[in-house]
Amino acid sequence: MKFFKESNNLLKDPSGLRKRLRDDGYLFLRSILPKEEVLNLRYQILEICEEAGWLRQGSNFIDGQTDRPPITERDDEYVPVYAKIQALEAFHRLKLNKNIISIMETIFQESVFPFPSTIGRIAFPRNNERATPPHQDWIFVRGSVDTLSCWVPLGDIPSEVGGLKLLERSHKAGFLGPRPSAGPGGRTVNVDPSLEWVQSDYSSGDILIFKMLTIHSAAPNTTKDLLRLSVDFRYTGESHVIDEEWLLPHFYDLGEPFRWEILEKEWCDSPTAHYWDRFPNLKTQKHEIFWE
Ligand SMILES: O=C(O)CCC(=O)C(=O)O
Repeated sequence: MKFFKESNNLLKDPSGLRKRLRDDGYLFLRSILPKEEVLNLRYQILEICEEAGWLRQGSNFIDGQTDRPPITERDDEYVPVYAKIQALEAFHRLKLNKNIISIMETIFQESVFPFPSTIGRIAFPRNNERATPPHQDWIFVRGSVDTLSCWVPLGDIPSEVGGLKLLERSHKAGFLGPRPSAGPGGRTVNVDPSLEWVQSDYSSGDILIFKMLTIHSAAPNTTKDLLRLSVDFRYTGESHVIDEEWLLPHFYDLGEPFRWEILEKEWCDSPTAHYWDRFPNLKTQKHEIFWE
């Protein structure tokens, strides 16, 4: 396995950091988020998984052990559990962390807007044929092609638990027409099998930033019983345009309870609720599906 280049040494070299992202299509950064905050969110999500009966009885629930047949994003059983996760204030707060924002501001060289729509992933073991397939984010995110994705492991993710892998410099191939596929997102792109994927063992607090056209995919979870938990965020510079769909909660297409007024009910007085109202200059474009 080829490992990610770590870019922490460029954090004090803004032009070097931007060049690395331009050249390689990603930045892998260690220990950016406070571990306690990441682990606290993992704890809250696993509490919900335990209530749903997804965890092995008698196991230490923070380990995320499951003996259930795999459940995939959007399965009937997934949706009510995911609605509870989407209703956690901590789930939406993490993307507002000042360390990530400051890195994004260094990259964009202006104030940045964290997208309200936040995606959580619970990837089951023994489900690799329905794991996230190789894809570029732009068909899903649209708006400015300079928008960035930021993938965050919730807990340590050794390579056997999967995590995210990507193809270095693949953004240079431009936009690739996708085709239908199993797994989250439901779209994939053809990948030359001789290309070498890069990956890492992830620790709580690490982040992986990548460009809209960088090809990435779930790495296989080869354990027999460990859930992989992660979140993915999107950011863009304030002068860039965002597709208005990303102002809505993830899974809004399923209707209630994926509505902000429902999800934010318990924490509507916190600064996390509707923080985007504090961005008066936001540039949005109408949601348009341009690729079926
Ligand atoms: O975590 C996953 O399985 C998929 C994440 C992803 O594709 C993304 O962050 O764009």
